[in-house]
Amino acid sequence: MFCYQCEETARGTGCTIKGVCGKEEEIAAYQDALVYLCKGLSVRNLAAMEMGKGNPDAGLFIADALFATLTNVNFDKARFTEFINNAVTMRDALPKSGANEPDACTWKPKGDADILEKAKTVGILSTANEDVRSLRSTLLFGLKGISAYYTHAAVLGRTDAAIVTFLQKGLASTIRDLPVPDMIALVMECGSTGVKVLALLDEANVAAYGKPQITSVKTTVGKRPGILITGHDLKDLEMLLEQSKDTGVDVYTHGEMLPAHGYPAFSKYPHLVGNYGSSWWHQKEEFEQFNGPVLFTTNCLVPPKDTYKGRLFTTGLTGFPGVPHIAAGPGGKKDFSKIIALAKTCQSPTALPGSGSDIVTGCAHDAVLALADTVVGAVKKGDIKKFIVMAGCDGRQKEREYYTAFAKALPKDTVILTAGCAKYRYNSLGLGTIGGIPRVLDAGQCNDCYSLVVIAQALAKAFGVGINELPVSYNIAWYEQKAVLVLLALLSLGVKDITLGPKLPGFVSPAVLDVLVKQFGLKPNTTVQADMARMVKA
Ligand code: FSO
Ligand code: SF4
Repeated sequence: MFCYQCEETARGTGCTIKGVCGKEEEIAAYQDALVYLCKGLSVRNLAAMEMGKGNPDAGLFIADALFATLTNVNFDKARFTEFINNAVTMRDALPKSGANEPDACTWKPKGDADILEKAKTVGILSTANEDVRSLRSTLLFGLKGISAYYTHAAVLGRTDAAIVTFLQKGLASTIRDLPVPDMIALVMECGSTGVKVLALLDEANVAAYGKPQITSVKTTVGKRPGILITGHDLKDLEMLLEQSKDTGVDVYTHGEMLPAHGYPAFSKYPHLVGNYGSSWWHQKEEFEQFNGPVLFTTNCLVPPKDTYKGRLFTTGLTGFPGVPHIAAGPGGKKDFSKIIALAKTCQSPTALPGSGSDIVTGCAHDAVLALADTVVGAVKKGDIKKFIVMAGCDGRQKEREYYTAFAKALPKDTVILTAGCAKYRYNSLGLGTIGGIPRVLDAGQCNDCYSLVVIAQALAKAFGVGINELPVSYNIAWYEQKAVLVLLALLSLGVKDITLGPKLPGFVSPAVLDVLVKQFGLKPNTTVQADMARMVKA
């Protein structure tokens, strides 16, 4: 196997025996085969679309398939087998794209051994040239990010044919020999399509659940049994809350589900009692202590310990062998009655050490822009000297302590703008407020980085300057492919001088890094002191 799609990749270069994330070689092979088939399906469908004979369902199918291959989403061979079979069926129902079709358009897997053998020749290392491999990988991982966000929007009934057409165009391009400038242009188009998909999801969330409001979330535990819901899918939360009301069971959010408390449609449920635990990589300890069932709606799923595996459920694109999966029925409805029944037999959650203080969330664009006059006034008076965008992901490596130390060392006249699970490194530090404005403004999940862009654009307008002239610095933490897309989206908007850490991506070759440094001023993070001097005090 060879996988280098996430920040925790082995030695910073690639997982070759087993994933640091727990992905086994066999699953890596199934994922590589599925991505390959999606490339062939894209080639055929794009050609068919030109003749008016395309399959309009192929785009969402590919988005779902790619989402399943993201880091920490799905470890279940049975689910990948189903995806592979469906990809072949969908591809073969389309007319041929021409006389000399690429192998991805014609290969038919003949079972397990064939898939494992094929994966050796169609994965990342099948591109020999290091820079071409780097550009194709950057594009592929950005496309995986698009897929994840598109799937979330589609669950809420929002789709956009142009986004999934680009998804297929991008995938198809990775099996063509293209000049380097064309590949760079596709990477940038991936970023601008990323902005579109983030906006689509933002609209979908607000239309379905209302505008997030700045909200304090409890982290204490109650006496009733609880269900813990983690991941990013708000529709799953909606169905769970509706089905569990008046059952004597409480619902707690975990990880990236925390911002749900800011939406009026969720805060109205009295049995949505608080947030339990922190970011994804603490789950082994936290799920054990929770005592009740845990529902995984999306990444980041860590291979579970036996002590709580019997209380784990997956839904959506997540999966793990031996863990019950709750699939959607007609109209997308899901039946969570098994989870609720199990919860009733469980003890209430154990309070986690250090928990108990409220966490503020819901600082999305509408809520922050409602305070625009106060914010602009505080900047003009010099009460706020700098905004630091510290959005992105958390991860388990010790080096991420940098982000807590950086937040603690920030001068008191700075405000952190955040989104994604990176916030757990500093959202309980009690950094206080400036004139009533929280010093940690949590816009929400990683997809809500879009909110930060809207806020930055509104500030630029208010001050009559360009986005790079604002008193805003970017100190972004990445982990998986949604964060790759968010980075490309920021670059496509012309944001310069982003600091990226805790490590630069293993898939960025020296020559591609050179482009990122020269054109965009991208930098790796270094030490708190040096980065503070550069980002805040400069
Ligand atoms: Fe985190 Fe995981 Fe939201 Fe990611 S839970 S790391 S960018 O999947 O999705 O921020
Ligand atoms: Fe390794 Fe990350 Fe790939 Fe998992 S997702 S196999 S940790 S590079």
